[in-house]
Amino acid sequence: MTPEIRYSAGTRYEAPRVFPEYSPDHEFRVLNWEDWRFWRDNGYLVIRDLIPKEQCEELIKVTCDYLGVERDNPDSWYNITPRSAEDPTPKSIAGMTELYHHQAIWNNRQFPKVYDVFCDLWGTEKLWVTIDRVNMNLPNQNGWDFGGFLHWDVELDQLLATRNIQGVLSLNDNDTGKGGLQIIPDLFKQLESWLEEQPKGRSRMLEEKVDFEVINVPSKAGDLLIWDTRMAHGTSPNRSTVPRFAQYLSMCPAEPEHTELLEIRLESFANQTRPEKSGNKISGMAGSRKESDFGPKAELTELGKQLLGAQPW
Ligand SMILES: O=C(O)CCC(=O)C(=O)O
Repeated sequence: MTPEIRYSAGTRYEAPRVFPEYSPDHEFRVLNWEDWRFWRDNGYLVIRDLIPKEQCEELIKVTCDYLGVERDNPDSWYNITPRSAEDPTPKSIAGMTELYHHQAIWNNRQFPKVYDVFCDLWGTEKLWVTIDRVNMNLPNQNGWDFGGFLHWDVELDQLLATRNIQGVLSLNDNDTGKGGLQIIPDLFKQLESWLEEQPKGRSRMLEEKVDFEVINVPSKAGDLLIWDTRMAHGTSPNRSTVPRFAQYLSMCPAEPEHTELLEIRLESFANQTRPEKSGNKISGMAGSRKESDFGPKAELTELGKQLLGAQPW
């Protein structure tokens, strides 16, 4: 029996792909040789100052409007119940916020410098952007208690063969302890031997303590943090008094020949919904807050249309 294809953020993380090989004299668009080497050796990279601060501020405002909260009023933040099977709301305890298609989100996806970074990373110009959500990770106070999590997005038996890039754009400054991305680079470096010691079929959630340092990567508004999908990663608890705001954002080689996936992407954009197979009850826009009631469809540039798949490369 052929295993069911999993889609994540409107792409296939497990698609067979290769990372390019470069030499020190390679002409990059945005990155440089040191960045490239750091990325290859450590499995993550912070690309500084990629998106203008105004675009970040705009998306923070939109996220707060969507959730019906005031950015600077903590009393308004905790009225949203975290999502659960019994009580679906637009937001989870980890801050995952089901907003995918607002113009402010697409403005970051179709920002040319972001595209240039991913051209460097993949060594091809024919890319698709992930259709992913935003995050407002609340400070642990007023009874809100998020402990953070670590996981992989692909099953462990596929991990070593996977070549994929995940990314998060920081919308506000995020120092250690403020609920940003956490990763385990030393485990990434020793993944093969660590996996050999794991029981068959173990979960891709990393709930136990490991003998490797967990790093909370500090970033500023406008920085893009990327990590290799083979990296254990997750959202850290927010022990500050300020919410962490972020947009999940990455790109991968386009696969228009995968017609089911292309359809999912185009429908998701047309209907302003989360990218999903029809009838998939597990995912889908949570709660009653529909994006189509929240704002008009985004306007895409020529690049944006290609990154969605609406226009061929
Ligand atoms: O919030 C973060 O930065 C991490 C998100 C995460 O774990 C994921 O995108 O799979």
